Amino acid sequence: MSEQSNNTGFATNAIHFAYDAQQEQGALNPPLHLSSTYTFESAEHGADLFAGNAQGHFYSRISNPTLDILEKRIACLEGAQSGLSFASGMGAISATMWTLLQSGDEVLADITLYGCTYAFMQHGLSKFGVSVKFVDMTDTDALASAITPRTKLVYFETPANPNMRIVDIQTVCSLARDAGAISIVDNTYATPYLTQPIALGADLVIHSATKYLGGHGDLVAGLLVGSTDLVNQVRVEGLKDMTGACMSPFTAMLIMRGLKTLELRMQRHSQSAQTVAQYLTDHSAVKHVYYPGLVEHPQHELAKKQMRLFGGMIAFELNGGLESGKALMNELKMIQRAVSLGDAESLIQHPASMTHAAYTPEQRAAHGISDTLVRFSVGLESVADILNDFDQAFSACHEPSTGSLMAKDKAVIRNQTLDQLRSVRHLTDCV
Ligand code: 4LM
Repeated sequence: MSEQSNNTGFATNAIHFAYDAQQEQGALNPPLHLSSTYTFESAEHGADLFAGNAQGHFYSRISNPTLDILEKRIACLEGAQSGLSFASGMGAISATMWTLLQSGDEVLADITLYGCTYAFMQHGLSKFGVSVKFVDMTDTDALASAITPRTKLVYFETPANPNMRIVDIQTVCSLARDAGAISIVDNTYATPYLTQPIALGADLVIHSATKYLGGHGDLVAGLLVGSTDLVNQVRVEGLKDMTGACMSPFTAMLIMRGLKTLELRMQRHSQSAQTVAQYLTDHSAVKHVYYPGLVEHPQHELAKKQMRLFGGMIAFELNGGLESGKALMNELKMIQRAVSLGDAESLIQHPASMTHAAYTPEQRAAHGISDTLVRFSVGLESVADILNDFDQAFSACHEPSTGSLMAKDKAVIRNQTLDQLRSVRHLTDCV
């Protein structure tokens, strides 16, 4: 499909955009261009490429024909002008920040960020004379009064990792714009299928493509989208000269394969997560469940406004606190204990001692990250098997079962009792 025809649906663009098989000898999938360097027609042509007076590839740290397709495709899915690929999500974050900031600038960041993003902001940027203020961006009045003329960037995740706080993209980006600051949204948890921050006013959107975009736990990668001006600036400064954190064409091929099923996977992740969140909510051993699809979530209405579905990530706390959380994790059989998220396999981890260990206990308390929180990335397995695994783990921890599976969200599990679900396998596959 040519680049002009992007008034087609999300899934169609995720599969076809920016690639024409007829230009590549009919090859259904884009070829892998493994060349590190590119030849010039003449000495003058090479000089023109380097000077930016001619278009074309000259070295794969800066651009590559395979990466080019992925970059155009993610830009299309996010509704942005341009895209750029990186060796990791942290590569995307650091290259972008180093390009846009200089000594004396100030960054306003939300209080809840992925642990390494927080470490980069808190410890990394200060080494270069950039100050970072952490503000609760769910409180837009607090944000409005924190913005100063020195504020260069406003940065947040929504849903936030790990506690599922939802930030109002439209309001926060408009406050940033009015103050002359650039807004950056980390859209890793939502993916462009659920939320498109550019349409809501964001200047730049960042992804850890390691997660849902790749979708199979077999790569590490980052992506950035935004205006052609900003993205090009990051390409020629942050990527080319400062970090060199470029993506491999093999990785781009795997992400493009993942994107083909992104819509289907996000639908299934979201559907199963709603069922699991309801199951956990009704379990007597569970103290609190954080999932934006639950009406009890404090920002459920906002989530409904800016998310197509509520995604595959859940956080919860048990009545017995941290020790109960660890005991539960250790009893799970199918669900895997691992960091990362967005894979086919259900993954469970403890943020305070794992992904968010870069925060001190005091910082976690101040940033709304409870030490008793358990994070669950709902996989693509049959949902009844996910519930069964929790059931047997709770029983092994001597937590009484509430028999709650039967009474859970009837709309979601279609009035099936767990026994019925167990006996009608093909039905569980579409729950
Ligand atoms: C994790 N996360 O949470 P790379 N932005 C967000 C993230 O969750 C992550 C990154 C950026 C986890 C990794 C172990 C919202 C990562 C950084 O890991 O550098 O691709 O992305 O489990």
